Amino acid sequence: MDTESTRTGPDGTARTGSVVGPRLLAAAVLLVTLVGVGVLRTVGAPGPAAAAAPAPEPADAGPAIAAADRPDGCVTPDRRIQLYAVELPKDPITKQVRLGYGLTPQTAAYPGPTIEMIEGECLAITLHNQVPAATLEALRTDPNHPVAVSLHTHGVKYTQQSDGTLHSNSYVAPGQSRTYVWFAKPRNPATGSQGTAGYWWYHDHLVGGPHGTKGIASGLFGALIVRRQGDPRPDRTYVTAFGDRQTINLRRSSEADTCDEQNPVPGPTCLVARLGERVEFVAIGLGDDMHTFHLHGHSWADSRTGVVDGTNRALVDSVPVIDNKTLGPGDTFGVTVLAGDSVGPGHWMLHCHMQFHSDLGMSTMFHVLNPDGTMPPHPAAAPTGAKAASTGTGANAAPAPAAGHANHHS
Ligand SMILES: [Cu+2]
Repeated sequence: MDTESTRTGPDGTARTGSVVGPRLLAAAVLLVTLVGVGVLRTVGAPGPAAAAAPAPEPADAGPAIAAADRPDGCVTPDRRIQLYAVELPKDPITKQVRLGYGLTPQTAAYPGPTIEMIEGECLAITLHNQVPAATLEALRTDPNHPVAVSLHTHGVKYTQQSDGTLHSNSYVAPGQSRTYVWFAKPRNPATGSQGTAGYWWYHDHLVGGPHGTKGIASGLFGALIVRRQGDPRPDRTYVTAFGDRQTINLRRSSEADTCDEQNPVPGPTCLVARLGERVEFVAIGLGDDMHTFHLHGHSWADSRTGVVDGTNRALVDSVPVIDNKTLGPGDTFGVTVLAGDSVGPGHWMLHCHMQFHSDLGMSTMFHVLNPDGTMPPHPAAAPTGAKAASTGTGANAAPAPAAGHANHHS
């Protein structure tokens, strides 16, 4: 378990490492988690230099928020963050437009930054639309639809002013800004409130049409994690958004895993951890298809956090342990595993188990490093039937007419 109070990711953005006490809770929630941040230092290869983290704004910064714009229970925002919507380089394969949210314009990405809240917290997010108007116009399906982006979230509480929808006029034109207020309503058994702790996502609801279909498909989405005080904290968090065209985070397998074997830098296309680290995955269902989240060599409790701690034997025994979970459009859940637990370091497949999806590229790798941070080698290749046939020394050396790929090199 990480004992640092904060860490600095490759882009210089600090994240919380652990909740170390109630007095530090306020400080802890001032930070935002980025996808898989944290530098995995390999032997002899230091991680990327940490840039200075942007200073969080004091809670009283920024304009006051009108009472009508705040959900019940949110008196004053406990924290304010800036979020930028920008246009990114086109997808190198499909040439599709790519948009992203970022805590700075320079760090915008898809998925956007993982935003972490603690139950009871009220968060003000000011969205700055820096996407060129011409790009948004080209994505419209209706010439009367506004040229705008928005921020809509799941799970937490917000008023109509923060819905991020067309009919509520809660969207942002190019060059403009708007502040959205989210409240992570806490659980309160006395009143029957279930609270809002869980794994959620946020996304655009305006680009292209009134459901933000083009915005989501272009990359305007990210994870929101609401924790309950006392929840086990992960060492690393990764977002895996399963989308259309059999993509994970809008990329197919060859682009979905760009881990450098010598110096893996954690990120949306490099799912990596050291042996024994507690790793949290947020699964998001994008688009129109059903998927499943399947991870080789690892399993988790099918509970709110993916972990069942404590000694409540009846509870522990009643929660199923699974390694594959169905993900429909708009669904989100969290999975927490101990990297390489009982199985060791290695390259573990993470893929959709709808077979035609995985065959078409909906697959990536979870790399579990050796304890010293080095990447384990891939096991030696076993001789294949094709190679054995191609040696030409055996009784079966002459390929049969229907021998498939054994013939292709001739
Ligand atoms: Cu799938």
